[in-house]
Amino acid sequence: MKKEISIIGVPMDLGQTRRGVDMGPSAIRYAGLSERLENIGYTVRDEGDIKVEIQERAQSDSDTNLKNLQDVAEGNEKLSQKVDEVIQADRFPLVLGGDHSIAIGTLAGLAKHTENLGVIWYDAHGDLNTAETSPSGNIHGMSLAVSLGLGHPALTNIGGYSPKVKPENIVIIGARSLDQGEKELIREKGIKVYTMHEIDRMGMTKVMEESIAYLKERTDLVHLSLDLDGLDPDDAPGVGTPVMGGISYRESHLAMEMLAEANIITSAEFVEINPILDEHNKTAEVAVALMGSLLGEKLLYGAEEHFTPDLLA
Ligand code: 6HN
Ligand code: MN
Ligand code: MN
Ligand code: MN
Repeated sequence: MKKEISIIGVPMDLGQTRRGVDMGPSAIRYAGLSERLENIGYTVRDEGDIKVEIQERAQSDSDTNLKNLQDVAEGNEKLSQKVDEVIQADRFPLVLGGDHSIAIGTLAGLAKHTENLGVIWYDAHGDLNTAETSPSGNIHGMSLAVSLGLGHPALTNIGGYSPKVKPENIVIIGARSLDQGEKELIREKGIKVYTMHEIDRMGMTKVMEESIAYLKERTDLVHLSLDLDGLDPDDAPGVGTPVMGGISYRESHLAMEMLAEANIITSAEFVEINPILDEHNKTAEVAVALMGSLLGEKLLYGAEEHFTPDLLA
């Protein structure tokens, strides 16, 4: 793991219609992110926030059903440049959302650096809609499809190239709300998906073992795109599109710890935290705790000393 982390805030709420998700980056910072990462031993550099248009000023194009298309595209173009810059400087990009449309920009910045970018999409949803299949016109439900090269050119061409990711380099974990068109796309492209059914049946340990082995075999960089609605709404209530029956807090920690042990994650984003819908900043605190585990924080000893009982003496 790189020892220097760049935090990039993206106050984006234009990929959906509920207010408040633009405050996600502040809520996460307020939950103690920098200090937590410094305590693990990282040098943390907060890059501040990407400039994104506010919802009051955003304009919808009349020739498309995609909401706020132009402003979503502009924000993501800026984000892709920042992520690209951070990777070039050999730092670890940690992107704070904002709604999940920002994955378009993050992946555009990352995929410039490899032919085989792996993506773990930890989410209740597939975010695999196109303009044709979307029930809402909300771009946050399209970001993975866009990254596969499917969707409006104003989005697929961000960063100046397309596609960003290959279907066989994606693993979706936690899915339990997929639209008909998304299911068809998953089948057509052969995308690997662990729905809640597989998580219940196999257990998170096996799900993560398989996911890690799968990605190790075929990808070089691996990005974690974690939508807090992947977790159960009991554990992460501050999200705009909650779906009951989700991944638990403990299962999520286990998943993050296994990723840390495998040492495969080279960038991450945590999205969809909405402080207006939250309970006393709980969801932001959950996000920060999961970031800690992902980046190597241990409950007891450090990584090397983990099973060294004589330290107890
Ligand atoms: N998210 N599938 C629904 C839609 O409108 O396309 C919900 C998308 C939710 C997106 O949570 O990032
Ligand atoms: Mn999502
Ligand atoms: Mn979601
Ligand atoms: Mn519960």
